[in-house]
Amino acid sequence: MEKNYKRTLITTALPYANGPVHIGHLAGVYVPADIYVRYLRLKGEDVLMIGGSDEHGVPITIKARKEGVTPQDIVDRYHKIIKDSFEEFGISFDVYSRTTSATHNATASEFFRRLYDKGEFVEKTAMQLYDEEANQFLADRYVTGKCPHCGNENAYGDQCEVCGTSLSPEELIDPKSAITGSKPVMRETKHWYLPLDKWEPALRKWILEDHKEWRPNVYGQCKSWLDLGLLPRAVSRDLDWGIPVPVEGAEGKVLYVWFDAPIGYISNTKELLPDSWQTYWKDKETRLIHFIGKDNIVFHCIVFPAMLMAYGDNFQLPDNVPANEFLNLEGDKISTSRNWAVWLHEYLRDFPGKQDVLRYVLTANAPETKDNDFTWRDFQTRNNSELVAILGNFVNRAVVLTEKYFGGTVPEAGTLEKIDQDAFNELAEIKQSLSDNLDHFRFRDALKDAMNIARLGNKYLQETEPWKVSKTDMQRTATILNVALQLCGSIAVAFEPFTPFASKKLCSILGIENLNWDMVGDSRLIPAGRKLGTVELLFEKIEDPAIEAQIKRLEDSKLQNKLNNWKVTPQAPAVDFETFKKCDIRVGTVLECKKVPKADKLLQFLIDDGMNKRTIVSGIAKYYNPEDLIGKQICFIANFEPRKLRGIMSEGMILSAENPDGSLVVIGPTGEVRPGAQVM
Ligand code: B3M
Ligand code: ZN
Repeated sequence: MEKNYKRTLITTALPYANGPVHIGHLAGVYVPADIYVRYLRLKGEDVLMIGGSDEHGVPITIKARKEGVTPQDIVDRYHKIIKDSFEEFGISFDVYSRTTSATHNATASEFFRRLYDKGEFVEKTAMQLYDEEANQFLADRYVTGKCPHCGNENAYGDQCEVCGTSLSPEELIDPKSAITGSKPVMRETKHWYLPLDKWEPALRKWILEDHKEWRPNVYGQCKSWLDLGLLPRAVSRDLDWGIPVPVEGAEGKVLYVWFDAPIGYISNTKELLPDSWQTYWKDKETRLIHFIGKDNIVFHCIVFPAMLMAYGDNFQLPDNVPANEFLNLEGDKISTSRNWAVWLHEYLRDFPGKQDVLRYVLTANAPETKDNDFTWRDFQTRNNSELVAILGNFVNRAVVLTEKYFGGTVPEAGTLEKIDQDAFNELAEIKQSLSDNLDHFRFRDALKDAMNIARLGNKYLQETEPWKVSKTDMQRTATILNVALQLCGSIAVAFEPFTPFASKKLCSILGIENLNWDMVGDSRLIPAGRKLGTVELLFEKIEDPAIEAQIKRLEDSKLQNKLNNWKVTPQAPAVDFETFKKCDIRVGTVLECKKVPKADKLLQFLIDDGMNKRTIVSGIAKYYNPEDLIGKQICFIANFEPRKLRGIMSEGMILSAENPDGSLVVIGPTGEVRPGAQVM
């Protein structure tokens, strides 16, 4: 059901301030939200974009403990890094605040207190995991253990990241404290629960009947939650970091981070508009839209709406929740702990001034309907063969030709021919599709539409050939370039939501000010006689070395992870001496060693084995220069069944040990031994 509205309140998930933000955040939430907000602003609509850092919760206290600093130190550090990254990428928040603000503290406390006073909570005493060494209850991520659903050994107390199931700490098999590593005990504690079951019928109607237009992934997830049946959810925790539970007898208890965080949207609106914030939350003609990633769907579609209904007082429920799926990186899940990510602050260091390129690639590849993959090669290709070769090329040709034939002044258009009219008609069609896609949160398709304007421009120049026409007919040349410049004008405005920095450059070349959406498709946007600004390239080619450096960095972090996680293989079952002796291990001296042609892994050895000499082929070519091994003594299994490798009969197996990085080291005696001597 699409509603008539007067204003729109856009919220973006509040990132945890326990680390910097990466491309997954940008692609999943902030770029799409920013595109949408910029589009509404161009249409002259009343819209606010609300953001901020989520500064409570266990991930933050765990990080602080690890570093030996306070949680406040952690959130101060990352709030700044995150806020700066967003600013540099042009994410145009009207407010970006934090959940440690005084306004938020007061707002969240009042919210809880009102629900408490209205009798909306159920108070329950239950047994929970307690760490006796650290003297504290183990909430959420303070516990790890085996997932009861998929067997993952490292599931968290609130969620298993392997199978995605949300968990409670008590469900974990063999739970372990993340603080001390000790085995927790059960202790009694009191908490407040929000009875979601009470709101289930209302939620069912509101989502399943009234919001069939939501994205299938969002609707589907809500439906399966609702079909499983909702249970009361604890909204308090035994922790010392967070907003204190504002009632008597709640010492040492704070609001659960997922209770206070969404209220952050309200607090931050209040901070921005202390006097009129209520209009954006409680007026029926306000549309509330949450931009989030798929792991936050249940909180935004079920828990927060239940909180708002319980609060009452006309709080409006979200009108849409265009959640994205996940973005992977080079085929692997993005992960902070494995440093498998492209961090925004590092991207800016490595590609200064190229914010638009990343915004473009992340939108072209947005995980709107399914998980998607970011690869550096695709990034390079999209830059070089789309932004540079299609968009930049068209704009550059139009502007440079105007410079060449008309001294940089926009020429007057004469009578439009069919081909000119066709171009404007096609532009109108593109605009319609572009607007429709933007209206329905289909940003990938919208970007394709915008790009089609540049494609149209290139085709138009290719067909009208002003560089040829100029030899005989300057008047016609004037018309052609006028049309081309009008197309550039549409591009400048249509791309503003997607690539605001390039759009700004282009607007300054074309002299466009006070942008609005009506300018897209306008055939008289740029008046004849206007002097164009200095020609500037909008995009530049990205060369291989820059991309290779990024790929190398990722390979390094993969290796580093292997090293960090390397564990000794558990010992094999016992064998008796007779069994051991079946393996005839000998010492030999390397007489010859050379590479096996066309096999980059293999070395061919001739070994003095004290018998008749033998040939052995071994897969260690990557780790040795053949010459370096000549004269060395090695150990080999002499009675290993002979087999042919690349046409060479290999009679035995050379022993080597494997390092965590996969490299192999040949094993030999530490002193001189007679070739053929047995090893035991
Ligand atoms: N901080 C989880 C996340 O960053 C959480 C979102 C809060 S939105 C109110 O994915
Ligand atoms: Zn699992």
